[in-house]
Amino acid sequence: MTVREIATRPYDDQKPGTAGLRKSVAVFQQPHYLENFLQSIFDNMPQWSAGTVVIGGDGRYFNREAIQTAIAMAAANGVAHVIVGQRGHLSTPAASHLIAKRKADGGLLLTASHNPAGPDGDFGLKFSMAGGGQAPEALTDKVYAYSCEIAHYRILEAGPVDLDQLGQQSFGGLRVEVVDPVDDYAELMQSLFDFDRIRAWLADGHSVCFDGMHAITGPYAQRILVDMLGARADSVINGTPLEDFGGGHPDPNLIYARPLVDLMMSADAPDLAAASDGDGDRNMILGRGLFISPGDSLAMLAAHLDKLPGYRQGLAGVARSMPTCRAVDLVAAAKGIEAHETPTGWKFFCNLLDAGRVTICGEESFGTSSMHVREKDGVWAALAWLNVLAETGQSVAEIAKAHWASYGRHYFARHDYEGLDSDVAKRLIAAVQSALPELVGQSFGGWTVSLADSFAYTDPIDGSSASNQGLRIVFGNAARIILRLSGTGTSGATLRLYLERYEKDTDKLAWDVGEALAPLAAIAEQIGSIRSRSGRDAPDVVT
Ligand code: VG1
Ligand code: CO
Repeated sequence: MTVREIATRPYDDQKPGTAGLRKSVAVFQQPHYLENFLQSIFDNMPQWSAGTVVIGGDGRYFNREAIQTAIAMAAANGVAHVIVGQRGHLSTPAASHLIAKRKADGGLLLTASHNPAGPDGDFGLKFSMAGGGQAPEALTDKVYAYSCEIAHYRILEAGPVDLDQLGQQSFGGLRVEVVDPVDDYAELMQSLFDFDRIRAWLADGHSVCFDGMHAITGPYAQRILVDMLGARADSVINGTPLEDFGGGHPDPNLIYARPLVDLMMSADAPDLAAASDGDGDRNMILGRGLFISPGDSLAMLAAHLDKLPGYRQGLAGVARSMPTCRAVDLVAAAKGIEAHETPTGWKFFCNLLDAGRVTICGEESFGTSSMHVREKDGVWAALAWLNVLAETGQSVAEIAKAHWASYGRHYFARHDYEGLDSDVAKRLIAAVQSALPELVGQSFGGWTVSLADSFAYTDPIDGSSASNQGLRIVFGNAARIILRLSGTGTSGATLRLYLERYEKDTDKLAWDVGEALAPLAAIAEQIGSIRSRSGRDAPDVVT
């Protein structure tokens, strides 16, 4: 087996976004494209030399080939030990856990998350640090700069690794260890939650439905819910991971998980339903007849978490991304603990988690997780809800109503305008940004602007800062309008408009979300002229 040094030419578009590098499969299949990016990572991660790297992906089209390439390049770049999920599968939270548990020096996660898969779909790659958190921006910027200059990459010329065979193989000087993707993760979940109580609750006639959306979480849900907790065999739907995710869009929200939503609005609804995304880090939670918005789910879990075994010592603090509704802040205030507001993207939570400052964190984009890993975690959120239901004996609706009665309710929605021309989107943001200074003090429909700025963040642990993280127009505690551009798309630009309205009077807690937010949407239009500037009559997706 020989290590070959291959001459290559740089691509100029390998800049990672909110969570890794995402491109269409066709882009990744260009000659040396994947190799260039991988070599740029290896050369900026000297700690991987002679170290251990965890590798796995969400099973989408091109996953197996990409993993073979990653292993062959790890061997050529002096990595001593690679831990890889069987069949190349690892959910993002399971990979994060393995990195921490096995004290690996980092990881390569082959995924484009919730983006559609297949030959015409997307592919992606995120890389993680020791501890299991995604690479910080300063490092991804270095990797990008390197990729713009790259001239060679190194690869071991050898036959493929057998990804199906569990156990150790040697590959040149590299030790390759193929592990069951679910084992360690299932053990971790068992250490956090009261499996006996959940099992008894299910045996008592309660039911759950988990939608794997034909992506990575099916085997995790099958093992934990059905095999370990005794849920009915039909509790996991779309549970077989497919290379094209069954042709669907594995994004667990009201639009793309519509069949699950319809089930929960029907007479056959189980007590709890949950869905996850392509790589298993997102979650959607539904009760019978009721959708729990991600911001509410974060707040409600924060309120109840200390009843669950892994969290009985209480919460150190909470964190949410800036556009996420402020419901969890009220729980933190009631508990007298810290509440942090970070930019969009899970990597911004990692320092807070490492420092023990926060126990639970979440994003409005269907992301929730805790200090148990350094990624968001879809299956964890479903199990946390199950445990809360089993522990309190209440239904999802009872938990939600009691929560709103004591804290008030944050109505929230996100409007996405997809596939905009990048220049059009940038001009729109620039125009709104330049109007911000005059907004403060102005009133719109009874709400007065208390703050209007471009969100900037300084990390309280390492002092690093991030600016231009979204425009926010804040109406005291009553409402917020936020605008930002997506950093995960693979074509054109996506404008995200986030609307939040807070009500605490008892007769205002059961409104229709769309109706509650309609006046704010009108104000956003008045301030931002989104329709005329984007040339669109309405958003493409409302979640
Ligand atoms: C989106 C979400 C963000 C999330 C990111 C990665 O980013 O808004 O909250 O962390 O996706 O999620 P953006 O820049 O497109 O708004 V995942 O599940 O795709 O890794
Ligand atoms: Co994801």
